[in-house]
Amino acid sequence: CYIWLTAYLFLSPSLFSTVNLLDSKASQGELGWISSPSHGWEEISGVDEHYTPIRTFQVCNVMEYSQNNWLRTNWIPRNSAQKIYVELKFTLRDCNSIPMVLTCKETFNLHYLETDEDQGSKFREHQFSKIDTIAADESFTQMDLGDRILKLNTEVREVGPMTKTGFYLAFQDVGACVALVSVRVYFKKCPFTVRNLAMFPDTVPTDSQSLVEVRGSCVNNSREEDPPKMYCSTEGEWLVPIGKCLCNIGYEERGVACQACRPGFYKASSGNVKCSKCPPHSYTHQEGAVHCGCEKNYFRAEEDPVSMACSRPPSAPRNVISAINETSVILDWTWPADSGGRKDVTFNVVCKRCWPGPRQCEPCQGAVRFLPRATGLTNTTVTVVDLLAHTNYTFEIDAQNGVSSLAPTVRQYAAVTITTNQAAPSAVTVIKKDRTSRNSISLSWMEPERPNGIILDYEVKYYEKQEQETSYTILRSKGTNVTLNGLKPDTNYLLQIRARTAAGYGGSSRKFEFETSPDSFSISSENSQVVLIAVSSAVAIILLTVVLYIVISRFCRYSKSKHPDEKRLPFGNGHLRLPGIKTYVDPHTYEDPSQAVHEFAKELEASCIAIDKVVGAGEFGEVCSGRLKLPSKKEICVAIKTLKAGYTEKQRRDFLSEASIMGQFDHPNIIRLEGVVTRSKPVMIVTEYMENGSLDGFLRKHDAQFTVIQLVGMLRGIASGMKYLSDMGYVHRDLAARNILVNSNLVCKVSDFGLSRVLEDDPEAAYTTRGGKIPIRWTAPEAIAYRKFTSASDVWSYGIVLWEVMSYGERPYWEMSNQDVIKAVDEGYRLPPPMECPATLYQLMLDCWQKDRNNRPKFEQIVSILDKLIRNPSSLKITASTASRPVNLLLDRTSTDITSFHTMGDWLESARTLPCKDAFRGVSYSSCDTLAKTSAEICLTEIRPAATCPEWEPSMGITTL
Ligand code: ACK
Repeated sequence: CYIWLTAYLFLSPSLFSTVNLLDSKASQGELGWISSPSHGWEEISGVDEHYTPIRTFQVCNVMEYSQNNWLRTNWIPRNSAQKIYVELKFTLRDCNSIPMVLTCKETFNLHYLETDEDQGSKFREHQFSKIDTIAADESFTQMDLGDRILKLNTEVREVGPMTKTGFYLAFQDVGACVALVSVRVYFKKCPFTVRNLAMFPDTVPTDSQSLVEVRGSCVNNSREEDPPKMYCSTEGEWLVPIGKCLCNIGYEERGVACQACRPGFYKASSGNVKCSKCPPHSYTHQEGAVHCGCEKNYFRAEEDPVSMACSRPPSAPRNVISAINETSVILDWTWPADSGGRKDVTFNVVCKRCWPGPRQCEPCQGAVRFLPRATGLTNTTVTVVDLLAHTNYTFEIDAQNGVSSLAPTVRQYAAVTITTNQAAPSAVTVIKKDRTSRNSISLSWMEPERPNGIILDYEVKYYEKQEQETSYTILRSKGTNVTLNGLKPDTNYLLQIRARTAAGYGGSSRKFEFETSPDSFSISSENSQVVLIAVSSAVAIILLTVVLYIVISRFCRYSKSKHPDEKRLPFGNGHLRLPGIKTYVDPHTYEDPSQAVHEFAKELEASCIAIDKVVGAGEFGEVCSGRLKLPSKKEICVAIKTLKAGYTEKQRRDFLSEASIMGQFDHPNIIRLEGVVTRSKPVMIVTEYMENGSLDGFLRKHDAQFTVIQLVGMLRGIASGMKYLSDMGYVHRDLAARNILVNSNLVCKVSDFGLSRVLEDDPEAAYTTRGGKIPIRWTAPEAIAYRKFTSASDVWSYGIVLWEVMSYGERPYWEMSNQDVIKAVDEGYRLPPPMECPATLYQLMLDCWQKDRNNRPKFEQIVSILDKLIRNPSSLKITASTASRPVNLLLDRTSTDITSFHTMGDWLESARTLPCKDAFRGVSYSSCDTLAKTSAEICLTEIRPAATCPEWEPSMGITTL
């Protein structure tokens, strides 16, 4: 009892969301209610079970005939309530325990009267309306009195909608022995709350079924990210929080408020992240900092993020080494000892030309080149070329980083001084071919750009290109031209030239290619003819192959379309079909759709059909009920869908496509096609007649009138029909209770097939941002987002149908807008369990609504689960009660576990202890599947109780299935 009480205190939201309008126990003095006649109800002082003084009323005129004693409360102002609750605590004497009574009742009546003002002591009983007769669950006897046992009854009744300013309650006794211990009158409200940093005010629900939409306002120091919204239910519970507020910069979420960052912490972005500690070498002494300032001598570059430590310029590079090569030098150094706390260190090299003696330097002239460059070096090396020979240079290398420009300018650099050597000449760059013959070539070239001294001679090196420098010839020339003789005709040669001075050879020129003249250059006319013939034959062969390929592929396609069996798509709606399993054929794959109709639907004579009355309206015309009498067959009741006059060819095609689809199915839970009338007008589709019409309307009409087993039986039928469709490779796309038909035996059948009209026709279908039309509330998120319709998305819709059935045709997500539904589902919220819904069924719904479609159950598994539930009805007794679920009724799947069965194994374990245990004893899980399936098939598809199933009793309504 203690545990129960504790759980109730923590979990029940309604405990904190009721407002008392009257509480008789709270009154210290006389209540002063009116008693009529005055010797009827009597006000008495007493104590409650905790010995707290209370005022009670009692009456016990059981020794007299014809009692009619009224007790009227004082006037109770209604406040803003529309629906009020009356909680009565009372004791009642067992009539059998009173000896020699003349008149004794064990009930009394509760009445009310609405008025706009207090009528004082004026009391007329005929003005009152009866709320209910109140009976005791427990009555006490003389013996209980002796034992001092108080058998207190508690009853609660709802009254509403209330419209006037206030009301009276009245208690009518007609001869009972009753004591009214307490009367509490209250209404429910959604209490002030803060959710997602938005404040929602106290809200009184309306009396009607619809929810009250309430906009939240952001708490101090926060801003709207997405408009915050919640819905207040009639039960005073907040539902579906959507949208949120985010703490401003400098503020973080603490509890349900946005509070300033403490000194030493900062927050630079709005959002619900915590304030961060100031990064190294930075600080803040104020609260609510959006960034931290840098310590002395530390800086932050403009592009540095505020989360980065403050840094300082690097120290100088170290250990500079030079390697001189004639008039070039390679400088190398090591990284600075302190990079200043940054990685973006670069180096700049300054070149100075110096003279001996007192140090005189000036910046190097423009001719000096740095490889790769002089500034912004990221590596610790640079090559300096084109220096003057026999000259002194000083190179200063300084290190910089991203904050060097912010720091006071104290240059940190390392220097090195060098003297260059004599330089060799630079390379020959311009070579010109003067003359070529079969065996020789004459060349000339220009002197190198920088000879660096007197050119003694040129070295000319050449070789046959194909010999790859394995053998070459070298010639020396004093001048800038040469003729190479003794070459092979029609041959390619490569050649390089370099100059020589007293300092040695200069760099080689790049490789220069030339070709000697051939012996002759003509193709004989005989050869050219052979070439011509070869080319034309090749072209002819290619052309012939192409033509043959086109002809053969056309022929194959044509012959395929000639054989009906071959017309089936190898993949039905994206599913790999197994050979031997009948697959659904998309009528669109027929060039002529009327051919599809006649292949799958029987043509009926209009004279065989008698129309009785119109039962509804479809997209294409009226839906009628009637009779079909085929020669030598019994007359049967049928539904007739007609195509209205003035239809277009496309409408006729779409209308008949439903028959082409339906005609392919043959299953007890799929609406059966009797035939079509296409040869006379009106064009008709004739199906079996379903006496109870659409499931949604049927359930609404019979609210709370079925046993859970009956509902599960209906759901099992729908799942079985859907399993058949998914096995056929057909994706329904519009599975909803409105598209399920119910016959007189409560057998449910899937209906509403079609192609384009599947969604065009459905009034629930709405246009999505991608332009398609989709019944949002029933459709899986991936199908809404990117039109990924699969049997798994049908399973999602099945979960919604499951919810519709268990809530007797309630509209999924009530009056929420489609956009809000998409957003809420995307944020992980799911519909709450319908009232009195078995926990196992709610768990099944949640499984069908798994975000990842691969985690949803297959229809085959759903059928098997439902079969097991039917075989073991006691497992349906545990309800997913609203008292034990979180305040947020649209549940986040990840944070919720409402059932006691986590796995089918758990479930079967419990099944073994329940009434069906004999059937399960010694059975492994897998064979139990088979067992359940077999017996459920016997019991359900044949619609009779199974003799082998002891727990199926007619009282459970199974016979009506
Ligand atoms: O809910 P209802 O009475 O059942 O209203 C709709 C209406 O036609 C438009 O679809 C009813 N209806 C459709 N097909 C059948 C059928 N095979 N048997 C009985 N009623 C049908 C449906």
